[in-house]
Amino acid sequence: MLRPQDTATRERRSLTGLWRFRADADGAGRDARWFAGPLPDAIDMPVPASYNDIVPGRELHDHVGEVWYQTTARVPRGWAGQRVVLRFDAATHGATVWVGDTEVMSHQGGYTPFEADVTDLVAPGEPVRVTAVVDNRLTWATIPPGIVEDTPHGKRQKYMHDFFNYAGLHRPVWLYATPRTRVHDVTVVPGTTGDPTAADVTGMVTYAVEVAGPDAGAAQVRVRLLDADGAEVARGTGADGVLEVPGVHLWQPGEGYQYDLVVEVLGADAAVVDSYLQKVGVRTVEVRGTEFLINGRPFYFRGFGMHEDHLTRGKGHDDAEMVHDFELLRWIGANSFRTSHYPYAEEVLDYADAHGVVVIDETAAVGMNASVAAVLGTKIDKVFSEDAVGAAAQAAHAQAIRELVARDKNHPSVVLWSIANEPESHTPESEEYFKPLFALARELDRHRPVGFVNVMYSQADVDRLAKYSDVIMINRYHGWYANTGDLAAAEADLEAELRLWEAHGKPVLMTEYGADTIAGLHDLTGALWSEEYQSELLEMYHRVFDRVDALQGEHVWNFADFQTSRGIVRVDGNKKGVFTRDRRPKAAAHLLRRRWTGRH
Ligand code: GCB
Repeated sequence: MLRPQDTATRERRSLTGLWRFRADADGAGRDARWFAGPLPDAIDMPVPASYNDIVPGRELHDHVGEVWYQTTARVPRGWAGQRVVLRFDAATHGATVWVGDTEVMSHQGGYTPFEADVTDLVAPGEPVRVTAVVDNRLTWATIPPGIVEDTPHGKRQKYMHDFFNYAGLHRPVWLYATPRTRVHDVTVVPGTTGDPTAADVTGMVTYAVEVAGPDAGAAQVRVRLLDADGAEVARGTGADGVLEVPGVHLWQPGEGYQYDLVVEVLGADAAVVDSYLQKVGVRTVEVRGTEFLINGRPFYFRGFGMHEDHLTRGKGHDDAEMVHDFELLRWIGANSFRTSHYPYAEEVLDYADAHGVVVIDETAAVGMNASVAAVLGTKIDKVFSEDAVGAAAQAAHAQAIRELVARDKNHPSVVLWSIANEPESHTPESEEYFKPLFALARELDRHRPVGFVNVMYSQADVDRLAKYSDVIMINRYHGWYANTGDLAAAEADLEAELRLWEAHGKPVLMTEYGADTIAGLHDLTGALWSEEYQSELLEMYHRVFDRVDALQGEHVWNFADFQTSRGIVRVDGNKKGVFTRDRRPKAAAHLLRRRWTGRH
């Protein structure tokens, strides 16, 4: 799905700011038609932001069910005759939207965009009322899954993943205008002829353009590829084709060089009807034996599993926080991260593209594991069954994969899809569930490797899903959840385990390792939760990593401390960050910086 843009033929208006807001714990608003007029008894709520921590107290923090958002926007006068679209970059986890009194769309899935053509419902120059009801409930039909319990004390949301169920309008909302006949979608697949490591490489950009609208049948497509200085390096006509770029400037880790693909729809008289600008980073990705190659060269992942998580705003996108997080990644010497455990804001991927940061892009399929759930305090009997994660979840999961690939397919920073984090993967039921989902991801994108992240409860000797993955991604907590406090035993077990995974003959990535650490707690006797223990544990992992050839990457868990649900194994959230939640470094940050940059 294309992002809204300002071009010669397109214009967008951001609806971010303060909206009117009201929680609706009893679900009364639909029957009472709260969309049909000014939202009654509303308070101010910033968009984008999670609503949970804006107002002090438990009520909104722990709210289960629907909440209402409303704003009024004026449609620019200049949009007369254009097609007008209303787009939400995300609504977590589901939403229904009205324009005026008319329901225009519903969407499930908290981290991907959705939009509706509202041309007939708006008048240029006139105000329009936009109302959204957003539902934070997680069930056995949602990704991620959860359980809503009706108790004598109210509804309670249980979930099996380890981050707080922040909800609301987390990303920008847009009204935008396009010509009626327009570019509907663009797909680019970059490649090179021959060896991408050669001195003079020819880039091959395969493109496909979809045109929609009343005159789509008669429309012509023209594409021009411009280098970063604006000079045209290739052009093509027709809805699809291949552009050759002799002496191509490759996109690479650490250098986010991008071309601009100017896509134009031409009318009968060859006049430009619509133009859209698609960034293109030319790079190749390949798994060969135990190596992960970017542009034909082995790439070693250094970085983190992260979260979209900040004080006050929760999962709300913010450019200042985003750029600061990227600057911290640069400071520490990270070259990559995983969008654990859901698709991040598109702004994040744009930034990664532009700065050469490598991304493992993950769906929101997390918490499909009874053993992990038990650690976090929820009991489930059988995860993969019709009473729990069954056909309904699988359909939602398939849709989540489709929407992720549709949104992120053109980002050069994305080099690997992760279709789930830590599902149970040793039972026949889990294999039956996942087999078609791997096939779907491959069918949707034949050019990127696909994998999932393995959990410690489904070790190499029993796991049934690694065979479907191009890359082995594992999260391991030797020295924390296993061999707690005993780093000597942990070191032996970790190495033994990695040797088993190495036998698969695929690249192995350690996608999580770490220890909870209270910033400022110091101890010289190996005390858990101390800054010293976190550093010692990471050093132990690094010794092992440097002995195992198939190991192609290290992503520490986590970049920063983050909020979770209440529980006796969490102290104001998960403290495995190497930065605190307000982004101050723990001792481990300096250790990682030394390892990853060689700086002392
Ligand atoms: C994991 C999960 C992650 C948790 C982490 C932990 O394996 O993938 O979501 O936060 O462990 O700290 O327990």
